[in-house]
Amino acid sequence: MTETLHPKLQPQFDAVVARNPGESEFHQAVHELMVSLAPIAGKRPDYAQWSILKRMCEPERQLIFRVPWVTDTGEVQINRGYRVEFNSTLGPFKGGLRFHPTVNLSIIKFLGFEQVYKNALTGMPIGGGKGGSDFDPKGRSEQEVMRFCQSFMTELHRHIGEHTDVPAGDIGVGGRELGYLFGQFKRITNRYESGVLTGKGLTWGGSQVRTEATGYGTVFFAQEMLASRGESFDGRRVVVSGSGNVAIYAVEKVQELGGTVVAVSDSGGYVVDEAGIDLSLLKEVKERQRERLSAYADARGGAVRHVTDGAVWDVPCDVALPCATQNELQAEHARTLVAHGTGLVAEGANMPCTAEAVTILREAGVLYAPGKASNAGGVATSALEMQQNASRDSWSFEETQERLRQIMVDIHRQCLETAEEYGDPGNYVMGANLAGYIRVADAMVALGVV
Ligand code: NDP
Ligand code: 2IT
Repeated sequence: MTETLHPKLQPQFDAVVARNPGESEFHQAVHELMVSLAPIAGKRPDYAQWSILKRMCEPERQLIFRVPWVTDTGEVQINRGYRVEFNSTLGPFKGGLRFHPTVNLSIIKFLGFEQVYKNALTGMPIGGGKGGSDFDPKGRSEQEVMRFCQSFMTELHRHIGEHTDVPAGDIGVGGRELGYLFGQFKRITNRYESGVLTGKGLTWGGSQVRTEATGYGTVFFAQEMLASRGESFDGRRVVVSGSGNVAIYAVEKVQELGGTVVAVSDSGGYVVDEAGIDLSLLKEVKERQRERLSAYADARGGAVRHVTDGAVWDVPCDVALPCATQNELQAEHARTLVAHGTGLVAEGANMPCTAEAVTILREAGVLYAPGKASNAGGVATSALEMQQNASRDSWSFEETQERLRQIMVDIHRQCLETAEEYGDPGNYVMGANLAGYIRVADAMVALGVV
C-alpha cells in the first residue's frame, strides 16, 4: 500500500483488515477506494452517522458452495463455487462469474467491491456482486464444461433472478459457459427468464455489442483521455495484455481508430507482431480453436516473435491497455513503461496495476484510468441487455454501440469533473472512486440501515 490514508479512515481500514484476514486483493481494493475518500472524510457527518463505509465493506450476502461433477473418465471432481452479493442499493446485484484455478474468496470480494462503484458510474440501475469457481476450463472437454456449468447452476439458481442478482461472464466464462448456465437455469426453474443472466447469445436473448463491449468501451474511454490532451489513436503504437474477450475487442477498436497493436499476451508468454496484430488470426486461434498464442506465432511464421520470459510491458508503446488479470502490471513494469515514454495506461482488466505501479505512473505524468471507470462498458452493455429483455425488444449493432460510446464519454466526464471539484484535477482514480461512492452512499442514506 503506497499512499497514506486520512487519519479518520485509517482505523476503518484496519478494522476491515482485521475482520477479513489474509484477503490481500480485497484489502487492496478497499485501500484504493479509501485513499480517494480523503476530501470528504470528516466533512460528511451524515455518512459517518449512518456508518456508510462500514456497511459498504461488508457484503450483504456471501455464498460458498460445493460443485460436484464427473469427468469423462468417471472421476468425481469437487470445486468450490462462490457468489458474493455485495451491494444492492442501486439495483439487483450485478457482476460476472470467473472460472479460473486461482479463484478464492479474496478475489471474488475484491471484484464484487469494485463492481459496486463501477456499476454506479454507469448511471444504470444495477447493484454490485461477483461470483465464480476455482474450476479450470483449460483442457476440459465440451461435455465436462457443460456438466460443470450444470452442477454450478443447480446450486446458484436458488439465489439469482432478474430482480435479485444477475450474473454474466468474466475470465473463463464466455458465450459457451453462459449458454450451459442459462439452459440449466431454464430447466430447473421452468422459466424463460431472459433477464437472469447477461452476455447471452443473440438467438436466445442476448444484446448486440455485449461481446465487444468491454474492449470497445475501454478504447472509447482511452480515446476521450487522449482527446483531453488534443491527441488521438491515429498512428499510435499500442500494447494490449491478455488475448481473451476484453483484449481481442480492444485490439479491434484500436485498429478501427488507426492505432497499431504490436503485442498481445496470454499466460504462456506474448507475441510481438510489428506489422500489427492479425485480428482474424487472433480470433481464429483464441475464440475458435481455444489455443495458445504460440499457435498464432506458428501460423505467422518468422514474421513475429513469441517471447516466454519477461513481460509484454517490455515492448515499447505509446499506449498500454492491461486486459488480462489483477496485479499483472507491477512497479518494475511501470518503470519500464515510463522509461519508454508511454503516455497513457487504461485498464481493461480489473485492478491489473498494483498500487505501487499506479503511483509510479501518476508521478511520471502518465494518463492513468482505473478499471472501474475504463472497463465499465461491459457491465453497462449488460444493463442495456437487461433493458432490452425487459421490453422484449432488440436494438441494432449501431444503436447499441452508440449508447455504449455515450456512456463511456459520460463516465469520463464524471471522473474529470469530480476530480476537479474535489481539488485534484486529472486524477481519474479519485474522480471515479468519489463519483461512484457518493452515488451509492446517498442512496444508502435514503434507504436507512438495511
Ligand atoms: P478471458 O478469459 O476471455 O481472457 C483472459 C485473458 O487473460 C487470457 O488471455 C488469459 O490467458 C489471461 N490471463 C488470465 N489470468 C491470467 C493470469 N493469472 N496470468 C496471466 N494471464 C492471465 O477473460 P476476459 O477477457 O473476459 O477478462 C479479462 C479481464 O477483464 C479480467 O480482469 C476481467 O475481470 C476483466 N473484465 C472483463 C469483463 C467482461 O465483460 N468479460 C468486463 C470488465 C472487466 P490464458 O488464456 O493463458 O489463461
Ligand atoms: O468485471 C466486470 O464488469 C464484468 N465481468 C462484467 C459484469 C457484467 O455483469 O456484465
